Amino acid sequence: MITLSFDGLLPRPVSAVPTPGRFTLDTSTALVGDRATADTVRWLRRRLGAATGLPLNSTGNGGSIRFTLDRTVPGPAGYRIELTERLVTVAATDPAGAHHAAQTLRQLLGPAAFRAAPTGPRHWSLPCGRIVDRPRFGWRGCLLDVARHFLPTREVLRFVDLAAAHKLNVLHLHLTDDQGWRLEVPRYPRLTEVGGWRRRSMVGRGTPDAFDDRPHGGHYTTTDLREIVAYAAEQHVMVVPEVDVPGHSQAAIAAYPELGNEQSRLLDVWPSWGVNSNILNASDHTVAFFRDVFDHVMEVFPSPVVCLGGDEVPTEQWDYSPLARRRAAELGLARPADLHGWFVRRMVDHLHDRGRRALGWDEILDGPDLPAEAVIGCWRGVETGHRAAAAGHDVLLCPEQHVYLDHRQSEHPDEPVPVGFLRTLADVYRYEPVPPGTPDAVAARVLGAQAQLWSEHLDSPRRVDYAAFPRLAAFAEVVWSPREAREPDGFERRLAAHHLPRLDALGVEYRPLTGPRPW
Ligand code: TNX
Repeated sequence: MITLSFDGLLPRPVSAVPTPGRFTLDTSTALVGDRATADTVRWLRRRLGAATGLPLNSTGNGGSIRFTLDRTVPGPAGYRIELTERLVTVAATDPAGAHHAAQTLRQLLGPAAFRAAPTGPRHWSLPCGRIVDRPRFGWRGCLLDVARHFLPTREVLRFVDLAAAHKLNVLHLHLTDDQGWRLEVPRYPRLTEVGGWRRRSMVGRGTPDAFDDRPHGGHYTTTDLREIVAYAAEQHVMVVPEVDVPGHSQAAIAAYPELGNEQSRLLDVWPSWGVNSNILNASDHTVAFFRDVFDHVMEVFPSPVVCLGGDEVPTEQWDYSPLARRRAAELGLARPADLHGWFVRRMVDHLHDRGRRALGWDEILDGPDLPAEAVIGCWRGVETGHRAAAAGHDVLLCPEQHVYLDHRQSEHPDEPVPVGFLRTLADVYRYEPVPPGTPDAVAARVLGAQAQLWSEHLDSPRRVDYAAFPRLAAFAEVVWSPREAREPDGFERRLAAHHLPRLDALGVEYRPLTGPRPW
C-alpha cells in the first residue's frame, strides 16, 4: 500500500494537520450528505464507486463520510474535513466548497481512485487528521481554444474533469476565430456549415510556409454545449463562452461575406496563424447580426460573464472602407480606427442590458467610456491590469509572460510546441498574480487568473494534454493556495511522488519531467 499523506494534496490546502490512524472504506461504508451537498455526494459516489467497486450507499453500518453545509467555515468555496477512524466529516461553506472537499478526498485515496474501474483487490483508506481549505482567488480559469483546432465534445468533458480535479472553476471556451467557427447558431447556419471547416492548416511556424492539406473542422450543436455546461456545473466549473469580435472574424466573414469590408473578395476560412486584417465591417447589419449571435450565446450559456474578445484588431481595412469612413464621420470619431471601441461598446451594452457582464481582452480598454462593469482580461502584462483597475474595472489576469501554455516548455529541440517563448513548469509555478507592493486598489479588483491554451499548434487531445500538464497543476496551486503555502523547491518532488501518478491513472499524456516525448 502506498503511504499517503496530506503532503500529496495538489493544490496545497490552507492547513492540514495529520493525526494517527486511518479511516477504512469497505462495503459497509456510508456516504451521506444534506440537501445542499447532495449533488456532490452523488458525484463522489459515482466516481469512487467506479474506481473502487464499493457501493458507498447512504446507509451502512461501517464508518461514514458525512457532508454538510456549515456557514461558519471560512469561504467562499471553503471546506473543513475532519478525519477519524470511524467518521469523516466534511463541512463546507457552500456547494462549491463541498465539491472541492470531495476532490480532496479523492486525492487522499491515492492514484487508483482516479481510474474508471477497479483494477484488482485493494484496501481503501484515508489518513486521519484535519484539513481546512479555501481558494485564494474566486476566478481560477483555463482557456481552451477550440477554434484553431476543434476538440470533440467528449474531450471537452474530459478537460472539465481535469480542471475540476485541480480545483479550477472556470472554463473559458474560445469558440470563434479566423480559422474556425465552432458554435451552432440556428439562425445563421452557414457560420458552422461554411465557417466550421477549413481546407488546410498551416503547420509549424510557417517559415517556409508548410500546410497540412487535410481539411479540419467541426462544431458544437446547442445540445453539445448544453451538455458541456451542465457537466461542468456539476463540478462547479463555470463555462464562459467567447465570440471574438470585431477582429479574429474571418471564419464568420467566409460564411457571410456581407459582414466583411471587401465584399468583392470572397474569403476562405483562414488556414494560417497570426493576426488577420479581415475584420468585421461597422454596418448596422453586422451589429444586429452579432447581437443575434450573442442572444443565442446567452440562451445556451447561463454564465454571468460572456466574452466578446476585442483583441488584436488591425484597422487598415476601415481606413480604406467608404462605409467605415462615413460611419466614423457620422459618429464624430477622429479616425476610422476608433470604430473598434464603438463596435465593442455596442456588444458590451447589449450584454449588460441583458444582465450579463462583458469580458474583453485588454485592447478594449482603449475605447472611450467603456462601462466600468466590463471585466478586462489582461494578457499583455502587468501595466494593463493597473490601467484597468484604475479605470474601475475588475481584472482577470492572463499574462502571456507567465500563463500562456501554448509556449514551449524547454529549449530541447524535440519540444513539439512551435510557439517560441520559453515557459517552463518552474516559470508557471513562480507566477505571482498579486506580488507584494501591488497597490490595494489594484489588488481589490483582481478576480483571479487564467491560463491559456491557444491551439494553433495543439491539433489533437494528446497535444493539449502535453501543453497543459503538468504546468496547469502548477497554475492551480498558484491560484488556489495561499502564497505562503507555495514552495518552489518542493513542487516537482510532490508532483512526481503524488500527482503525476494521478494523471497517469487518468490517462493524461503530460510532458514528463525528464524531457519531451520523442514525437
Ligand atoms: C495572442 S491573447 C492571441 C491569440 C493567439 C495567441 C498565441 C489574445 C487575446 N490573442 O489569438 O492564439 O496570442 O499565443
